[in-house]
Amino acid sequence: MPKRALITGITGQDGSYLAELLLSKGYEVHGLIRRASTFNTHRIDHLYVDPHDPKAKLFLHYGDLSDGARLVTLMAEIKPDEVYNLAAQSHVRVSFDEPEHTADTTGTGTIRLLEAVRLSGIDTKFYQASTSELYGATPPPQSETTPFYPRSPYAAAKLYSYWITKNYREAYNLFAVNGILFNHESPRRGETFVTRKITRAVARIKAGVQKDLYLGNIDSIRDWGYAAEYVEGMWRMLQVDEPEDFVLATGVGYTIRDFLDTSFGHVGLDWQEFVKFDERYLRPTEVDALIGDPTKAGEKLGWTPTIDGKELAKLMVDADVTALEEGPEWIDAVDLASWTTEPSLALR
Ligand code: NDP
Ligand code: GDR
Repeated sequence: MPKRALITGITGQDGSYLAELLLSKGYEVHGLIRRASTFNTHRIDHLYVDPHDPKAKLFLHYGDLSDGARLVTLMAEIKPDEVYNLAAQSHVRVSFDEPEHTADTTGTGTIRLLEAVRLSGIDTKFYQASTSELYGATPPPQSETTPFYPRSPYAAAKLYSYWITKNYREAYNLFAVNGILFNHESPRRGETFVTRKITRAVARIKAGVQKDLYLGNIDSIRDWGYAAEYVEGMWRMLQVDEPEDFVLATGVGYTIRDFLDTSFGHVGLDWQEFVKFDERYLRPTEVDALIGDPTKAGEKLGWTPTIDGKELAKLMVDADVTALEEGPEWIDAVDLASWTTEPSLALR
């Protein structure tokens, strides 16, 4: 029998890479999708096979983390061996605009899913998408033992999810783990996160279809890795004997200015000619510096990232330049499964 996985957030950046990875490992993959008036499955359409086809391995189910009864029903129906909780209102700036919705999805949604797992009585391993935003104001380097100090409604909601996952592990002996992932990006990153906003603008400015790029605070430091490598780390966390929490990071930090330098420089442009300031993109409380220490994941999972922030910037610019020529669906359709080990080669 193939292993069966349920992924919440399968339509997001990480969900699409994880679905590719698990399908390539022979899993039957089930994904939770939200009903929307427009199609929201573009990142996984290339993986979809009509469920009437006996070769179908990917199955999508309507549901929402705000609907606990639906999660209970789905868990009983699917009986997954592994559950990956990637769904969230994941934008930090937006969480200041929609704090209650963020708490409901990014915080309470996790307990609804954990309860569905517990009530189902099945032997399921549970992965929670925790985040470096938990460290917030605590200075780098940050590891599994660094104290948390959340600085946004998003981070506060994720703090609840972190602790409730740990509590279900201790209270009910559930195999439940937190992956504390530092920023990870890719050509499939949502267009309003700063890296993708920049690389998409570089391609458009170079092509003459955009003039300016408006940004907020460009002095903050982030530890950017490549999403396709990080989903491999998520999977490995569920394959070890004992449930433990792990940091995934590159260990190298860059400022947004550095990312601008590399991205614009990659196509022969000077960012200072195009970037303008807009206070709308500032956060009421900023997280100044995140640089992770991935030693534990290296030692216990054998997980080592190969792409740092500067490599990533070039890879994403290349992808956005190609997508502008080929159409945006190129990014979703290109087979990224083989990028896990040598991702940058696939784009050259
Ligand atoms: P995205 O924003 O790309 O994807 C979020 C996913 O969650 C989408 O599939 C979205 O569905 C789904 N979703 C949102 N709200 C609900 C809801 N109420 N019910 C069901 N599904 C919902 O995020 P990423 O892929 O970048 O990140 C994956 C997870 O990892 C998130 O939890 C994020 O907070 C966390 N994380 C991300 C990091 C990163 O650097 N990318 C770092 C650390 C943690 P739809 O497509 O319909 O909007
Ligand atoms: P982050 O990512 O908040 O780290 O959360 P984001 O790319 O949104 O911001 C990174 C830094 O860039 C600064 N910034 C801007 N950010 C955005 N989005 N837009 C701008 O115009 C802009 N200008 C400057 C921000 O102030 C910030 O300092 C991401 C998300 O994926 C979370 O879900 C995840 O948990 C963390 O990474 C780890």
